[in-house]
Amino acid sequence: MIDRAVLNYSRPVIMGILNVTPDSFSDGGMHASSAAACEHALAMVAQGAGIIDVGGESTRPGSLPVSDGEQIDRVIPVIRELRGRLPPGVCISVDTRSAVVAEAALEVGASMLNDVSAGLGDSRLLGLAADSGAYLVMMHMQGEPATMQDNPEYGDVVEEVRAFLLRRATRAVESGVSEERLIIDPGIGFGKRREHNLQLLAALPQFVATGFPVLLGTSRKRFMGSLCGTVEPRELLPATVATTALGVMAGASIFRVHDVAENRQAADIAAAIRQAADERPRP
Ligand code: PMM
Repeated sequence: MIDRAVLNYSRPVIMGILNVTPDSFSDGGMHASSAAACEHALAMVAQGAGIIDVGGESTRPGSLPVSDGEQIDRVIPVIRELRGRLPPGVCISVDTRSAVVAEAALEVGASMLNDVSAGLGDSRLLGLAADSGAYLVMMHMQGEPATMQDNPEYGDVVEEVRAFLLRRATRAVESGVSEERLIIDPGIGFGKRREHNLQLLAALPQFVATGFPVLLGTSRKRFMGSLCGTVEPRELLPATVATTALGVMAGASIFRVHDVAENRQAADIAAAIRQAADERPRP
């Protein structure tokens, strides 16, 4: 039986990133690194995260696949400990393309599957989402992480990504996933040049108009560095915060970020401004 966290989209939801890869929390062996990861997750929740996204496989440009066994060794101890320590309303997400990893994560307390391949990486993942009742994030990616930035090409990136996500959402519903549990994500940085990412961000209302909650993942991403004159991801916090505010104004629901406090603040002020516009008396 999976944990049934329920998301409330009336306030923008911040998803805190918890990457459990060897370079993230690896100072003192497996147990120490899992404890450090939990502490970091608890801090993100205290800063206002409503979802913690636990990932054991980097999907950054140029990264190689990680075996199911290795992903399980990395993420399962962390999710198990988190479920015991996080407040019940906080949703634990597992960032994986593998149904084997996803199933193990659901067994120990995850209630969201974040699949950057939208169910194309492992044909069993949609059925698992359907049977478990978990939330399912379906993201668009052109190609594979190892080579996706080599030469991405589109005719109309907005139309192609939107049509892909609608096709995958239909497929998920045909597989038994409840529409209320689906979330779509244009996949910023996944097989896209800078202009593609900017066009997708400018067109967020078209994704929101599908009726599915939209997740936005821009945090510290490379395409912003080339505009902001830095190659250091941590220096991209102000740019990330700007995209969060604009994303809220455009109607996106979930923001996957490394820096929770700053993005929480940006999301809350943008949401208040949006609400003020709705509430203004009209003659
Ligand atoms: N980005 C990354 C990993 N997982 N999942 C979703 N749904 N959307 C994203 O944009 C996304 C993701 C890569 O970012 P990281 O290496 O900084 O975690």
